Amino acid sequence: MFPKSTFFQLLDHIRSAGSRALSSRLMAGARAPITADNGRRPLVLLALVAAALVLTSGLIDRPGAKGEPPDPPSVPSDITEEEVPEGDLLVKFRPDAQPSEIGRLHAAANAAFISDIAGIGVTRLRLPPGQAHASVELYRASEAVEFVEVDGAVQTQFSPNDPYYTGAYATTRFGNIAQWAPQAVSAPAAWDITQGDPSVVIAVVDTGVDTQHPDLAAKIVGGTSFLGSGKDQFGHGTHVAGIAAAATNNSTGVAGICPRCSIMPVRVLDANGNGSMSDVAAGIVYAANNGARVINLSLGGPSTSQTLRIALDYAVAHNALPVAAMGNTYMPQAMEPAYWYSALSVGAVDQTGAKADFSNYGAKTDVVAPGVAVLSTMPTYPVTLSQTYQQNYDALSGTSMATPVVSGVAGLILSRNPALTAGQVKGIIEATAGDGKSFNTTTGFGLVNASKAVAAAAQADTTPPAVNVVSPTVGSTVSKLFTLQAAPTDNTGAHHVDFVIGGTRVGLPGTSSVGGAGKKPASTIAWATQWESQRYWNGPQTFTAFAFDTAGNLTSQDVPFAVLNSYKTVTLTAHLCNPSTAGCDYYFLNPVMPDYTAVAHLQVNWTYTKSDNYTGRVWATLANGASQEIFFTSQSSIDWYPGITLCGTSSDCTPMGNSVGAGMTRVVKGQKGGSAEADFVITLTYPE
Ligand SMILES: [Ca+2]
Ligand SMILES: [Ca+2]
Repeated sequence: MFPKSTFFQLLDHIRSAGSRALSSRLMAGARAPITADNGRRPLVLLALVAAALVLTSGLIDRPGAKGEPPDPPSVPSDITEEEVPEGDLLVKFRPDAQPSEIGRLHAAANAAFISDIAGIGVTRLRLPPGQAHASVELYRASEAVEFVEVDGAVQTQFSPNDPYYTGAYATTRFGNIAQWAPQAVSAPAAWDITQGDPSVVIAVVDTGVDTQHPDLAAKIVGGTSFLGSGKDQFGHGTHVAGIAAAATNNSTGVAGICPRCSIMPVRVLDANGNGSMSDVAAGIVYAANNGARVINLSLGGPSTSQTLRIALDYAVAHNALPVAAMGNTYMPQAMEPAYWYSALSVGAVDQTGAKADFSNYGAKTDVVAPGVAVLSTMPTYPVTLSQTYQQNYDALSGTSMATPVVSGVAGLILSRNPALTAGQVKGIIEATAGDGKSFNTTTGFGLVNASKAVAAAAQADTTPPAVNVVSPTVGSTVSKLFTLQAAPTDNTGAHHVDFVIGGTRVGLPGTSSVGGAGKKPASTIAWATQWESQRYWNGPQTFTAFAFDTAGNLTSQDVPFAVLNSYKTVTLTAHLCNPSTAGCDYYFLNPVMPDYTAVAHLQVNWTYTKSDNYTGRVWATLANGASQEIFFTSQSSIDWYPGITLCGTSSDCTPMGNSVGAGMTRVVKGQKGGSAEADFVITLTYPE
């Protein structure tokens, strides 16, 4: 936990490092969320991500626009500030918060109460249009507030345009596509030991489930909807449910991974597969409170959500294992909620065992499972997916499909031994996946193995390992690249050590092997990983090491320490004109390339030296190779803090590196004419 007093010391330190005071505080603004109820908006975000590639490569050969300028390559011409969507505000108040202070904040922000998320103490508020980001700091400044964030968006994680479905699969009648996922994860051998137990409930937090489907109807228990009707109007949740636990050996349709497990449908995504982080969090809490032992999360969103993090923690504390999709963006990163350590994070592989091209990957990956051309149940009535897929049964691809394979394996494990904790189920799945000992950034611990997992569920060994953290030591101060290390011991053998800071795995898991594996720089010591402290601002941190043995038993150890790096500030200036003239362009972009990954604070300030009927807005951008943040404003400065990261040449970003820039847009939609000139100052501060 980051003490509030330290946080503000830190803010002040950064503020003094910059060239100007924070006159505008669009703190969370760079993380533009996409709302749940507009199917067009995800396309906007995708356009920005794709544009980042164009922008960064454009650094070398920037077009010399003259006269009436084209829009810069990174900025779609028809996006204005008003179209950067916002979500609701999610606030968690401290337990000792005074009602009068809470009331004062709500009144000052003109916030309307929407709901409380039961169990985790998070309140959802609706702000006047355009005010959510501006209100973040109002709440953050209060001692009554533990955290505040803008609600983010999530989507299902299947790949409807996957090439496997443009040919034979898309036109095949149901029954013509053989299942391959159960065989690939050795489920038939597991079924010789157990086919699951109806008392083991797998919650499908998704678009709903067709509860009348002949392969699902007998499996449904409980359930709820956070979006009105619980009926699956998209088709995704029904497909996911069938993969995990379709009725099996009933001479009908498909087999599920856990044939006799029960399914709890929890609807949080709409008829287009979109929803909000807050509804997902509420769905997780509901499932944990109502007896689910496994919570399938075949969904993801790009924004970091503390609300989702504590909902996952809540589930684990209530002995329910969240299983989450890594995402389908081809990237070395995890979407939410797979980003958080409390979720078992699942990537996808194809029929050859290779990582599916679309599957996200990287150090957050725990395991992989079949996610290409996975045949399962579809709603028996028309839904959105019926436009491109068949009713009743069809095959889909995505990490959405890989995730319920793992949920089904978790169901088999718990059916064999319901006394296992959520952490032990996770440990068993990881210890029995792949080759049983190694980790890499492409497939994590490897392909899950239901047969080995069910065998391990009997637990011949119940003695947990000792963690024995070596570094950092309690109370120590660390800087730059630092080695996290443990020396686990166990009666039968340690399997791996996870290094967790800020709720997510950092570095790679420590294993017994010396030399490391995968694309990351090799670790030369056992049970250790390299940690980039420059990814974090100075201040206290808690390092938690989780040691797992080969039977899935686990122990954790907390080590409080502090980060202390010195900071570097880069200042860039330009005089810009719109429309551009000879010698005066309308935007500038600059490469910034530390040779390490670093958290960064970007400020853009400008002063108009001429303004003649000018109706444009200023935009600023930061691209770090893997993604682009962009923001528009009509105010006099833009400030990103906290939360942006510069890529290093040796880290998990593309070789394209980072760039920062700013420019002046031509028009606010629907208005034209006018001109302006301004002096721009960009300051970028980051640990060195
Ligand atoms: Ca069946
Ligand atoms: Ca042991």
